[in-house]
Amino acid sequence: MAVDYTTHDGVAVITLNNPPVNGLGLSTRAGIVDGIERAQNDPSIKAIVLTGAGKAFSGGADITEFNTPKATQEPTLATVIKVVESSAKPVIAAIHSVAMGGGLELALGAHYRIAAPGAQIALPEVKLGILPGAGGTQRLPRAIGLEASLNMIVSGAPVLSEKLADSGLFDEVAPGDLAEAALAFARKVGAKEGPHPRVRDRQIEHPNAAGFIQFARNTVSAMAKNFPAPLKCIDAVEAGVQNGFDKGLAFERECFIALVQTPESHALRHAFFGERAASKIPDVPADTPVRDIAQVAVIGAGTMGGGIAMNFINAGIPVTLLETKQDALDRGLATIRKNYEASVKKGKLKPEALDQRMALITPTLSYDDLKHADLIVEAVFEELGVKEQVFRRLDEVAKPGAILASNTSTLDVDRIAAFTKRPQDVVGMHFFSPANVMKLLEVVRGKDTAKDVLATVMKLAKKIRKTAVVSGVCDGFIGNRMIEQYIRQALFMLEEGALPAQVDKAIEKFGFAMGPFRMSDLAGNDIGWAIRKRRYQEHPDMHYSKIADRLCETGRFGQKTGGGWYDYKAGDRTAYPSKVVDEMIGAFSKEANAERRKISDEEIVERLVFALVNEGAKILEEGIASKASDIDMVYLTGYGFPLYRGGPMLYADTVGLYNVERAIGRYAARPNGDAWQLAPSIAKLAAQGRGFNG
Ligand code: 3H9
Repeated sequence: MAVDYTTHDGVAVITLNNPPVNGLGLSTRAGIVDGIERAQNDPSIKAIVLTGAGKAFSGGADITEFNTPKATQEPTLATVIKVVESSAKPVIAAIHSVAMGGGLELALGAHYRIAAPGAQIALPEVKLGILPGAGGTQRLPRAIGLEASLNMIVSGAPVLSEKLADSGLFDEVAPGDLAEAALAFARKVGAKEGPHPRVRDRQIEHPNAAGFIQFARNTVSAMAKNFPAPLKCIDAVEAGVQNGFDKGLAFERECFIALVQTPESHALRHAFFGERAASKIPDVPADTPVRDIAQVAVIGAGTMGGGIAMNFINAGIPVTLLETKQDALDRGLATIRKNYEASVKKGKLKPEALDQRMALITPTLSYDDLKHADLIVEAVFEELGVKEQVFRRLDEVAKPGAILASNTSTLDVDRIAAFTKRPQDVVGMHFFSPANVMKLLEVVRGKDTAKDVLATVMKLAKKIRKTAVVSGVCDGFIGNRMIEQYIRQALFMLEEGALPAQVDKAIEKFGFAMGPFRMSDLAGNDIGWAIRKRRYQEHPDMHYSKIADRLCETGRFGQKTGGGWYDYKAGDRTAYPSKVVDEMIGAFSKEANAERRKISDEEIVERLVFALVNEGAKILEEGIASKASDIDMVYLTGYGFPLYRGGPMLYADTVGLYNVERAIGRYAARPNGDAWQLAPSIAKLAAQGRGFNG
């Protein structure tokens, strides 16, 4: 039973009891209606309290029901709210912890609302690509006014209940025992004559509603590119302002039904669940005990090490920062301080917090100072010999049970673990640059990594606000292994007739934050060069276009050398197409006997994205990633894949794997086609009419 019903001396208490967050799924909705009816039919009951068990009043509609018959099966949330609102006996919503989405809409249907301080109040539907679909766009403006409500609806951001104490939303914000306060309040209003107040009957007062709505629309349309929901939120609020509650409600419903079926909403919901699913590892149970991480050490105070250290400091965890030379240590500390100063300047950090954060760092040149650390993250030069020295030393100094993590982006974590006598304590923690900003953390699981080490790192990742995704050991792990195939296709296309600016523009139009050539110029073309040189030795059979090597031979490493695939002017990061490079590409094609042809934008997007998809499928086949949504989370949070497309694997499902397979077949039959070895799982799933996500 998803709802409990109890009585307390003339007051009925209906308690939503649908863990984890009292989502308003079908059985919960039905339970509320039953409870209200039971209370109506009991003459001893004078008032009804509606509340939630556990860690929420309610997190809103059950998102897992969307686009299933249950979502529209009666009683729908609209019906439930109608039943609550038309109850002859007063209904009091007693809100604590979380009242979001449909949960807040349900509370807005009650006659009175009483809240505990610290509750998160929000209409976050817009973050799922929809709008509040059970009256939120109509009742919230009537409860707290047009401006405050529109801000909440369009941003989806939570506001603490105490901040809304005088907003008109709550009749009381009650510190202390909420249940007691709610019962006392219920007895008071239960003694009053009806009818009891309804939010829908309030007026929206605003001196210039039309002007404010237009202002909001202008602001939002600039920001909401590619996402239809934010503007629809404004339309729905406007409909209520102009045409009254009932017409506004009908319009809101229409918009909700349309939005819930959009690919954008599907993608955002995929990301919501994908993020949570990523933290679950199939063979590591949720109750696996975790190790206590009270002190962290970071080895290397360069850009990466400094950024990594900041993550822990920001979460209040003290960090010992180790370098080999004093000047490198000083430089590292100065950079961290500069980063915090920039945050203070932008108003993102309180000035007094700067010194508090810096005080959490203990700089050192001695490995002996690492002996108390519970976790040590190594961020030294990316070379196995260097890692070997570090890990052998760590094995000597680290206390038993300390977790030893490597920030390697390409090296074999199992070989690194073998430098120690405790491979079970070794794990990869691959941060992305800038490490204090980027959300993604690839957690690399070695063959011996202990389960409690993984569980600890995943929990810690949540604390430092990273999206952690587990990867098995392979060259490049999930993200870089896939990007290599993407870059490979980009280079082949230069050889076959495209130019860097055309490739970048096409994929940026698809929605990527940055095309492969601008990205490469930013990261440094020499990095890819070094990796290719290694590949030529390790995989002499693997076919690469040598065009990027040619560029590197001229010293055009990218922005840092004033030129790469593009030209750059001093102090200006704008990428200007380069005549020299374009001519070099033409000459290269000639030399390689490649016939240059016009390559369409559609082909560019297909070859780049399907190269990711094909490699992603192989990564799944090999068990390097345990589910398709993990790969999508890597690409959404670390590689600038457009959020509204939900990641490469969801995008492939949207296109249809049958179509992906056919496209790959076409490209495989063309020049440079040997790079396309179709992943068997694509053909298998396509034949079954299925996708990566079911
Ligand atoms: C809506 O209401 C539409 C209406 O306007 C109209 C309808 C007609 N449904 O985040 P956590 C699960 S749209 C289903 O780790 P926290 C979540 O997947 C809804 N499941 O915990 C996870 O499951 P698991 C508008 C949900 O304490 C578990 O709960 N509401 C829902 O860090 C714990 O989640 C929202 O958008 C749901 N609505 O944060 C609120 N919510 O354990 C979305 C959560 O199996 N939710 N789950 O991985 C949140 O923002 C956070 O979950 C919340 C708790 C703040 C509630």
